Amino acid sequence: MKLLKTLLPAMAFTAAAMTAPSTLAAQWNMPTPYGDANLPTQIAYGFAEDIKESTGGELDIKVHSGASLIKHPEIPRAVRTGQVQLGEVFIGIMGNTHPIFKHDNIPFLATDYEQAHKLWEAAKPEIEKQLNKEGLMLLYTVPWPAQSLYTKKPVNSLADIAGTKMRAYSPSTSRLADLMNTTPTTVQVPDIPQAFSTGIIDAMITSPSTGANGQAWDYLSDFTEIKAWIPKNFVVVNKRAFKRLDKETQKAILDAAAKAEARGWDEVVAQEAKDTKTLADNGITVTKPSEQLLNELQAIGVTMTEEWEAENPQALTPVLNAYRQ
Ligand code: PCA
Repeated sequence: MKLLKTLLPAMAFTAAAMTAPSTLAAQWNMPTPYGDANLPTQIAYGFAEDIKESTGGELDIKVHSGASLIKHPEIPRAVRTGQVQLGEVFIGIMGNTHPIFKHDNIPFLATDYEQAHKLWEAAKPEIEKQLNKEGLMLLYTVPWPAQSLYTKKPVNSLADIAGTKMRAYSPSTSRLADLMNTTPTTVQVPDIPQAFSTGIIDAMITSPSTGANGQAWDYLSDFTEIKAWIPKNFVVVNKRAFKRLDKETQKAILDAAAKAEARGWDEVVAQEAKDTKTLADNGITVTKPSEQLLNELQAIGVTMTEEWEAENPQALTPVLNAYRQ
């Protein structure tokens, strides 16, 4: 017992020293939520590769894709607590942390890449402020292709899907499902095929990429291009871990981040076209929305923008004003 008492503090000390990030030849862990077929994951690999190269191997970032190391909803906390040094997150899932994160999932606020980029520039200062409070620093963002409607039958108006079960992937998309008179059900990407085939969900709104990667043609028939919003992932780093690095390594990270961000906005356009074609090639009916459906959804977008702004006008009204300027 006496031996244990003297040994334990020493062991605890050694364990702490072992996990403290070193400034030399460090290996960092980077969990990401989505699988390797996704553009954000490909960009994460390129980002890690660039840093390894420009630091001559001094900083080796290991990308753990597909939520293999940390479950998606746990990634922000894992980076905040220093369990991992950096990680990728779908911005919208942080909607309950602070309403600024909901800028990412508001229907019909920004529907093309130019608008989405402008909205991002408008939201970024408040995003960085909130991340800073959590001990996090923003490195880069990657947009998803525009989000459209997947169903098991043609949809010409909201009445056609009223009462069905709609997949949700964030607080905002749950609210959207309510306003569409559907029932929101949270389902993670890998579980989508089974959720459709077992009747847990009847419909979803996501990118052509997520439909194509999940072989949506096996369990649904229609893709209506409502292009309602363009959400993003971001990559955040633990601020203390970053500050411990020497200036040169910090610069290597920031340079690689700027390159990753530019690549995302550039490549998403072709990715959207390619994945939409894959859906059509595999027999899914790809259509433009009817005027009625679009009008109904746009009205919901107005409601959601108003509700969102009312959550915290002090923080959000300046963001909306900057975006609409
Ligand atoms: N795919 C992810 C996030 C947005 C997207 O296009 C998903 O469906 O969860």
